[in-house]
Amino acid sequence: MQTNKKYKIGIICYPTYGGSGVVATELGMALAEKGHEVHFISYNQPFRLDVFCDKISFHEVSVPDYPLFEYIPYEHNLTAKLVDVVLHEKLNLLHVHYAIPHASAALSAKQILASQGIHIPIITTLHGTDITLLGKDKSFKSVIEFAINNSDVVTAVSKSLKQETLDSFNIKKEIQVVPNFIDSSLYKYENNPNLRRSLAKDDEKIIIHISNFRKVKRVQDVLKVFAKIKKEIPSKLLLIGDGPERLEMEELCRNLDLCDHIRFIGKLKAVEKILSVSDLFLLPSETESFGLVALEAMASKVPVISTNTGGLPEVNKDGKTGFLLNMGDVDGMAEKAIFLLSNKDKLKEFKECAYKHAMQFDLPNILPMYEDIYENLSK
Ligand code: GMT
Repeated sequence: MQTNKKYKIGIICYPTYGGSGVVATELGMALAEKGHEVHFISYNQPFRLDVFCDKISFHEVSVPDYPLFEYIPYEHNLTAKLVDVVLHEKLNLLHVHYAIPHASAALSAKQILASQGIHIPIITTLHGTDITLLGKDKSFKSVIEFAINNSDVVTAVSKSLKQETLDSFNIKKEIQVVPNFIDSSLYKYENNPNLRRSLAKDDEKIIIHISNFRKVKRVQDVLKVFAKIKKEIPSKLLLIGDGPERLEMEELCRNLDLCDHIRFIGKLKAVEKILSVSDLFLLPSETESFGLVALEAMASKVPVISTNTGGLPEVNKDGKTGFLLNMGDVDGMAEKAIFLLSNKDKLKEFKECAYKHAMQFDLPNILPMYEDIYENLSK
């Protein structure tokens, strides 16, 4: 049940190329569009925050360079910045994305503010690697557990992530599932023959992968699957993003003798345009709490071949919007890819189905879930 009440919301997120920052930024921009006042707080301007309006502000957290510090105490500067922004901008709530260090810093800020008689509710959204990777590191366990149990509301981006959080920690707080979303109005780039021609020949299919090139993404499987597809179907592979595995992947590309068929494009802000001319998306990750890029591909009518881990089955529907296979099943992924790419009618059917399913995650369906949370907290 929503009212028209407008809030002053602090959004704390990572500004870098990654799903949690993208979701936080797009959520903030959508809230501003609806008339809420949104204050982004981070160490850099969030990657996708290129729309400024009178309802959006950005507060940079800077850490002084002091010779005594061997390790930069970012969490303390973030806490102090949160206290400052809440006090001076008169925020109603803080919505933090990612447990470490954002939720724990927000809880410290909450305590400091409470000592001054100010109550600020904290909403913590768990995105995945904070639980599935960091959470497995015992040295963080008590902090993550405390942050979750003491937030006013905790959300997770998939049922799978909720379950994994409950399995990995001693959780006393209820966790609400609020799935990630896309803004369907951005996915209108159809029929862009010039762009398509600049990337592949007319008879070639375009296969695409987007990630931050971390180990968990298994980009090597993308290349190995493509090597098998290439033997059967004229095609090009586009790799979007950058990260720690890129050099190794460039080497693998040379070893597989695929350099003329693979393009490392690097980081792109707006992925919708390049997705709109693509035929198939590969996401062979070891795990994905949700797989926002898969949803972005589907919103662009691109079927997805992914692993069946984490929250991916909640996004990609096996045999309908793409295919789900076991981690490392390069042969199986290549077989399904060749099946789709060589069957015009099937490919068309999967494209339409991917788009239709993605629209269930359209912004107008998901944004009210967050607004309801804000509403209930301010009662
Ligand atoms: O995928 C990454 O490595 C980045 C990571 C992040 O924290 O930004 O993405 C996580 O959050 C996204 C947004 O909720 C999810 O769509 C991704 O599936 C999730 N990544 C993993 O679980 C590996």
